[in-house]
Amino acid sequence: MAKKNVAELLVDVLAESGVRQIYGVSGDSLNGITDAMRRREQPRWIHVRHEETAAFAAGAEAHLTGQLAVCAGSCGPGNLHLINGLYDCHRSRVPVLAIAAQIPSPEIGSGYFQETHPEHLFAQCSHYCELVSQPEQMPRVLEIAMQTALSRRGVSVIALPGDVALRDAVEQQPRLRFSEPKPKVCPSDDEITMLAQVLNQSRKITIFGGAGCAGAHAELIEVARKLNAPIVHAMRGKEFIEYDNPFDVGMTGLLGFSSGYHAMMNCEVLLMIGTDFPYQQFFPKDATIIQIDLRGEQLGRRTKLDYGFIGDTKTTLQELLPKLEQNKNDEHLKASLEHYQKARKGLDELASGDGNRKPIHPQYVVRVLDELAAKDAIFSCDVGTPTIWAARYLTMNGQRRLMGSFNHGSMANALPQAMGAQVSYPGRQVVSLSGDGGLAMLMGDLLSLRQLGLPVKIIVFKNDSLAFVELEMKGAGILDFGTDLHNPDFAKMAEAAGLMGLTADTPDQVRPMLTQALQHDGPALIEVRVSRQELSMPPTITLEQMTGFSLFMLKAVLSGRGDEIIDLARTNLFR
Ligand SMILES: Cc1cc2nc3c(=O)[nH]c(=O)nc-3n(C[C@H](O)[C@H](O)[C@H](O)COP(=O)(O)OP(=O)(O)OC[C@H]3O[C@@H](n4cnc5c(N)ncnc54)[C@H](O)[C@@H]3O)c2cc1C
Ligand SMILES: Cc1ncc(C[n+]2csc(CCOP(=O)(O)OP(=O)(O)O)c2C)c(N)n1
Ligand SMILES: [Mg+2]
Repeated sequence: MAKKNVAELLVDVLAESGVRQIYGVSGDSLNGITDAMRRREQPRWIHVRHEETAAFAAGAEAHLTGQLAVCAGSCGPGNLHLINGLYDCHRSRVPVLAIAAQIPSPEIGSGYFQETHPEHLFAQCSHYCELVSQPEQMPRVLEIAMQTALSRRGVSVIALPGDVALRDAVEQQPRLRFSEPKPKVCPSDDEITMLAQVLNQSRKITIFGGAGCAGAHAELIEVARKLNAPIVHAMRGKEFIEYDNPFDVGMTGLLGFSSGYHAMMNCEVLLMIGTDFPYQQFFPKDATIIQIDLRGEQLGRRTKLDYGFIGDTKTTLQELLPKLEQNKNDEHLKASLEHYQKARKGLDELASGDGNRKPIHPQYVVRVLDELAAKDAIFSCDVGTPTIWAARYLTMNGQRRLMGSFNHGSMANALPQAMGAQVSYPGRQVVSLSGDGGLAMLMGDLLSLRQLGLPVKIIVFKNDSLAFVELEMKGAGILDFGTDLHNPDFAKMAEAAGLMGLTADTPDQVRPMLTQALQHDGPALIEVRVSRQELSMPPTITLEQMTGFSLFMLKAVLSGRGDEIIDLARTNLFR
């Protein structure tokens, strides 16, 4: 049998480990790899129009499946385009391997055409980033990269010069054949006993959970029941915590609910589980704070801490449960739930549409989408106001999934993430909640939907502005500047690109058009002309408070009405 070249060996190793596709844009330094892929069914080459899309799409696949996903870019500018998407993957802790093709190896260091140094460029957004300079390094370096991405959860990069990819491989087979280890991580017996003691002594406990609670829903609810504790969630925990949860009091943070905020601020003991919620001002100052996280380096990162435990949520809570006594006092829970019901009711009332009266409230669009979407729909939302509407109006149920660029906070994430979701789950309904600014930023990949046969549904919130930034400017007492968007007719553009294109101008068009789009068996774009000023100047915040700070620095929650910011520093509990 003919000897494999390095690229063929690389593709074989990926295939044998179960990688189903590689997202990317081809280029001559990648020829070895794409040529090796051409001759096999798996992994498939998912040809996108911008490498940033490739990285976001791979990140979405990794998030949804929990498995390693792969993207690739050609040398220099090709792989440089991956970088923002890779930052997002890395900060979301999803396992992604990036193949950064490199210029011919004899030219490295000469300032050659398209020369960059991926080992330096990607160092900050990866756990592992190495140059393969000779065939003997393969497949070991590739396998270390894959293993690192999986076990540390994040990005690995291998830089592979085009000429090395085409050389004869020395090894012919993968070296690693074990399945991914799934260890249980648990605090020691003494620590579990101590944790139980602290919790058993308090009557006013709030749980604050995040994405690290995935897969531990039952245990989380049981702990809340024993402790009579309301559960607040951080944004990335929404899809894993909010559903079937009688203890749910919503999210905290600027986009959160005042009920989530107050449940945290008014507890005696705050039990943080699997969250890295970044905003310090939303943590209580006087409460005893306990944190459980899989990673020791996360402990105490965001707030002062009294007790820190290293463990995975499921195992830790399983060990803890038999040691917990039933809290007989339910005042804190009841008050928090009541507050939440009020806050929720207020939000629901706002998500209304009034016949043919313009403008359309974006809340209404998402409420109707929530009603119409499939039980196992996958949603992605752009950074900007779509993140607010998704956080507040999409209902999770344990099957639905929600993605955004929540930790990295990059615009234009929703469409590429939706593409990765649809590639990974061809049979599921995938909906992108796109800003008009966000969509335009990576709009080239609208063209990929038809080319790749991806029936993604895109809802464009057309407010003709960078509305979230406008809100921040208003909040900071600055006049709007540089936020206008002179938009095209997105629906017509979509049609020109082979998508179904629809426009909703008035509230009464929203439901029929969403229905039509969701039922369409190909890709569809619905442009919804929503009000620009849905969010406006916060009345209670003074200029002095705001100057030099973004909204995120404030101890404030956007009111449900979206027409003010509730300054929590000044308002009373349970008003
Ligand atoms: C415009 C905008 C506005 C936003 N506003 C808000 C807001 O108002 N409120 C809000 O909550 N968020 C908001 N976000 C999102 C916010 O920036 C963070 O992304 C989010 O709060 C983090 O959620 P998390 O803690 O669930 O997830 P992560 O940050 O991913 O943290 C997960 C934690 O769980 C740990 N972990 C992982 N697996 C396990 C396991 N098995 N067992 C135990 N621990 C584990 C990890 O080590 C990590 O520490 C906003 C984002 C944007 C873009
Ligand atoms: C790549 C990138 N550039 C700029 C920003 C700053 N930013 C945050 S939200 C936003 C506006 C998003 O506008 P749009 O997509 O139209 O959504 P809207 O808020 O108008 O609904 C901007 C510019 C960012 N987060 N990411
Ligand atoms: Mg906009």
